[in-house]
Amino acid sequence: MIRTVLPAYGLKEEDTSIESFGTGLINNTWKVISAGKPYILQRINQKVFKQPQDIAGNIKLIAGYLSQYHPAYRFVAPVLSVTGDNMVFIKSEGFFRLFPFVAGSHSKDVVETPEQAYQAAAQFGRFTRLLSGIDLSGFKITIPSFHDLALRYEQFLAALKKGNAERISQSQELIKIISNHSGIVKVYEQMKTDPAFRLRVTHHDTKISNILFDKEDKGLCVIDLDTVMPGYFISDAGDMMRTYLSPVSEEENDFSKIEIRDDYYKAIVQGYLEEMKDELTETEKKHFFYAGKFMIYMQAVRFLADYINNDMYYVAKYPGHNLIRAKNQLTLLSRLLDKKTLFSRFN
Ligand code: GN1
Ligand code: MG
Repeated sequence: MIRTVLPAYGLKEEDTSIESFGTGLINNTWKVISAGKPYILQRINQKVFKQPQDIAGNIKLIAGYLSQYHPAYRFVAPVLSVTGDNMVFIKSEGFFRLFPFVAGSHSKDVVETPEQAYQAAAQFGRFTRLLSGIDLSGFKITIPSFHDLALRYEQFLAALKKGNAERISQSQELIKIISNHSGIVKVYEQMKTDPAFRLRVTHHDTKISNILFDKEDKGLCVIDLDTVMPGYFISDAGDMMRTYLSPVSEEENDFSKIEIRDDYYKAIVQGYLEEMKDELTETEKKHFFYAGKFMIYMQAVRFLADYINNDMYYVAKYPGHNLIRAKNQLTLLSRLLDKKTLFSRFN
């Protein structure tokens, strides 16, 4: 029972309501109201995050650095348990965290205007910029090789050798498209050896629901710090493109609705560079468009590999769900590629 977590935070059973919240694919999230105060409770998926304590350690590091060097930044630190820990373990339930609900803030599941995309991009850029002086060696890698496209591609090739034969034969068309675009992996491999690409503290999950907005719809701060660790800017810029450019998400199975909206691209570039223009090298700036290709392609590779591996990672709500998600992402990729010339004018 999820309620067994309450005493660890000193919350009274009889005065607390808990209901399911949000749409993430990995962790479970609940909205908790206790003694009239709202919170967000999360259970860490331990299949994905093998060492949940590492997340707690990274968050502590960031909280310490920000409070020292950027005390005005609104950082949503977890509520401490009665024993003073920022994460608790409950036997046969797992690891939990509790966050305060920031008063007057709201989050969004879907980006509705270019202005919101701009606000979000500025917030993710700001987060990385404010942490530019932090010592990266103190960070734990919460998911090893999370955005290592070379490894993701290898895992995909391994799935083609050992995966479900029937699913492989159904996926032939997509397998071909993925292999035709493997140049995207090559660029990434070169990038890893090029000192012009720097490691910084990046978020690695820049969907709009990971931004808190105020009442005027101005961005307040970033949330969901599970995958915050050293990474390349293309992860954050690219995942914004992946999730903000099209009016429909990776869940859409009517691919005619997948579209790249020019004004949203412009908004992402402007918001992110407003914060990061002096941080990024010229070479990195030239790879802004590549960021979108990189993240969309990697997500397609991950969805298809998972489909072939019998949906071990991403929950499939209907048969073929991960195949549809992969097809969706490859459609998005091809629509983005059509914009190469136009978008090269924006940054
Ligand atoms: C997962 O759980 P959620 O939705 O925050 C995944 C991301 C993917 C995303 C696709 C730890 O994120 O990398 O982009 O699904 N997170 C992890 O919807 O694998
Ligand atoms: Mg997440």
